Amino acid sequence: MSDGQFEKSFLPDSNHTRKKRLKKRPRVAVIVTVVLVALLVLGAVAGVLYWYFTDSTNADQSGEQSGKVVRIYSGHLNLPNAQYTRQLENPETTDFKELAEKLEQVINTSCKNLDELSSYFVNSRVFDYSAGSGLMAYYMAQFEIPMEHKDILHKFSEDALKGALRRTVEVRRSFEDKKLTITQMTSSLTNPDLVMIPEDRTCYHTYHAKDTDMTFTSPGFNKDGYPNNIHCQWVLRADTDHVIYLEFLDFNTDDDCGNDFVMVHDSLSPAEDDVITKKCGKRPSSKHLSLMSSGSVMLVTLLSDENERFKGFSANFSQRVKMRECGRTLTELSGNFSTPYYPTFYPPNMNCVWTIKVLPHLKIRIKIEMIRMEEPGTRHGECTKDYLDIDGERYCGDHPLISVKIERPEAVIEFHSDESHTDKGFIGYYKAFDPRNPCPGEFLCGSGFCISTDMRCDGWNDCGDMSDERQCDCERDQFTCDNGICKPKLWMCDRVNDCGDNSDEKACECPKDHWKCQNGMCISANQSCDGHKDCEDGSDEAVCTNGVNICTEFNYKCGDGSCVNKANAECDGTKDCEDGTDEANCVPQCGVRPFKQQRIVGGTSADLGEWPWQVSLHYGRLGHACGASIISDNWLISASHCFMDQYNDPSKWLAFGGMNFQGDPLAQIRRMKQIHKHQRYNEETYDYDIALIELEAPYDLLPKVHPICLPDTSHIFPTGMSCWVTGWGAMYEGGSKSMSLQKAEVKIINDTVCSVVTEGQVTSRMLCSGYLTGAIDACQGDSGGPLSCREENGKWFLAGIVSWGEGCARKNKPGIYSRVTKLREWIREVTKL
Ligand code: 4AZ
Repeated sequence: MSDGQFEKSFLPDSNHTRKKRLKKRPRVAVIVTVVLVALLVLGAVAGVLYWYFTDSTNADQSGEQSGKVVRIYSGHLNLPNAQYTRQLENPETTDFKELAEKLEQVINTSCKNLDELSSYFVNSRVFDYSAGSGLMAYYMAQFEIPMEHKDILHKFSEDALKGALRRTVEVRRSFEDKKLTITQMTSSLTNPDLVMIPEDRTCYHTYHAKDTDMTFTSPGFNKDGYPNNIHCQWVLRADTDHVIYLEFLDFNTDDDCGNDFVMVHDSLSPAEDDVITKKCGKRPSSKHLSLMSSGSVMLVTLLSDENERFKGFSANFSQRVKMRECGRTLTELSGNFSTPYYPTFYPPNMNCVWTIKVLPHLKIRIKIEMIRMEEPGTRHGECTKDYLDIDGERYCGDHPLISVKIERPEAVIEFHSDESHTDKGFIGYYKAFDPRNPCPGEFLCGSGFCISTDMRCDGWNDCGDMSDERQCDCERDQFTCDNGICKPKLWMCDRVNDCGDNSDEKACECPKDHWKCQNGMCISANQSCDGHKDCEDGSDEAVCTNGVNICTEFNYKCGDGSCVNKANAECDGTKDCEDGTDEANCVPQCGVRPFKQQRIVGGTSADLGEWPWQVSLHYGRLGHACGASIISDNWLISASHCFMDQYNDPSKWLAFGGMNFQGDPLAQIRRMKQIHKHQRYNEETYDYDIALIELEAPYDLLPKVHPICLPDTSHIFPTGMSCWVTGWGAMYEGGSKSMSLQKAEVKIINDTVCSVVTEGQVTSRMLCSGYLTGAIDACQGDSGGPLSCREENGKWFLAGIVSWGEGCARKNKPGIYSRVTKLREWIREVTKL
């Protein structure tokens, strides 16, 4: 987690943040009640009034005068000599308040001893208790840093606060009353939106789990869904030495996790260090989310924003006897081991050790089919949090199949989970084998694993080390790579190294003294640029420097009717036509990235300003629905299929330019004046899937909002060329939309191959791009967005518009794009560009 994740800046002009912040303030009536009650409890008055006074005043100030950053830390204190009583569950009781006040004094003293940070301290609150080796008290401490002191932020750390608390506790220990001995304390950065002090408890429930299931639901679950702008908490407690099992039966919340999500903590404080998981979106009923706590408490939080309403969730919970230890010695010839409670999410704070010990003449194979241990904020390959250790080799994050051969009759497997973020974990299998006959009746992989003989030579890497795909007799529709692997013939000459040794791409070169046409055909070298069209597609005359005036479909035709014998002559910054029309017909400065000088499936997050022509089209309350590209200050290009039926109404759409993150307040938002769908768009075949959108008001063309160049009809995007697809679409087939703009590099695929893999479904208005091996592709929600290709002169051209595909990132199913060169004339007719 980055240090600044929960900084909340209250800037003068941000209505949104201000609204959200004010939402958390108690209403006047609540303040009055609090003050009245507080008056009865001497000593608490000053603290409570100070809390509200400072906070509400600052909320106003932040709105109108000065910005500030709020930092909240929360955690728990352990009081081994104190007793937990049911009285402490009710903040109105004297027991609750008296103890809270004493503990708040300790925390306040600590925070005031934080040297240069102390002046930013506002107040602390103890807001709940639970049983647990004596008593656990849950607290939060708030700091506010004016924007002009922002430089001090890096000095705030969890360790600084923990250190100060420890020092205060040590000083106090000599004279305090024994009941208040504090032994353990935690402190972790906390999202201010998650903190709920007793006075905020309008949607708050506390339950004690039993051995049998109990149920709770989010508000409005069986009616019109949970309301907007709510913050609800469910506190779940169990008997000592028990843990809590929670299972969401129904789960339907916003896809956008920004301000609308369910969070589960392994504590009663909503600290980042104690998060078990954060979830949003919908879950199919076949895929219940189930979780375990590590101790006897669990906190479930639901936050919603001002957008659409969702059904919410229903959940069952019960208590289970705490697992004292996990792991054991395994001596059978085969067996399995798994994370505790698999496939329920494993609990935090676990350590399991399995020792496999078999007869001395045997060796061991271990296979883990899938590991799910993703922890936000950990760097790839750095297993510092949750991990699985197999004989000294550590695994963490998400992994597909892992197979390991142990050359000894003994292996040690260790699983560790830290205090936060849990996941499904894994189930592993082991088998002892005799090295003299390791795979009776099966195929022995190089990795030492056995697989069914059917899996050999099927084109898939079943062994994990490709050994099942070597030395194969290839089938008729396959060819043999130099390294002995068989690959589908279709994958030859697609400029992707499928064999691993590039042999599938080598045989595609034309013999010496020959010239290769765009469609792969070879002609004699002296036939190119001889004034005759020898390649079927005329590409032999497209790139000629001898000045012969040949006009093929690959030559730019100037205004005066002459042709330029140079590839992609238009808008390249060089005047090639005598009349200058090759440069004059371009949108000025198109295709450059002024800002950047130097769940797309399988993509990565884009940098700010990297794709300045990318637009997010929002429909009504649905939010992002399609992508589009800026081609001039008042024209966008997108896909026709985005605007069918009720989506045809321009007044329901908004076009967000200059945006990287959904919700970026700096985006330029425009209404649509008119949507021009191609008159020949075919809903069945997706032919002519292009639409032009005229904006009600032009964009201010700034470095982050900038048009892409339209390619001329003669423009060539050769097979194998690397282009980029960008969008906020699903991260995997059936997945949810991405919050941040994703980019993925894809390759232009040969038209013949494209036609074969789509079983003839592509027309000349379509092009294929991606990988026949799958894994990287556009997906739902990317539609209408650009396929951007960079020419050698540094300019970006719109080669395609995301249109369709069979699923996403599937093998042999590349993405299909509308081919802009074939639709260029229509674009000119409609836009005059
Ligand atoms: C879609 O539904 C979609 N794999 C877009 C692109 C692709 C598939 C689906 C290509 O918007």
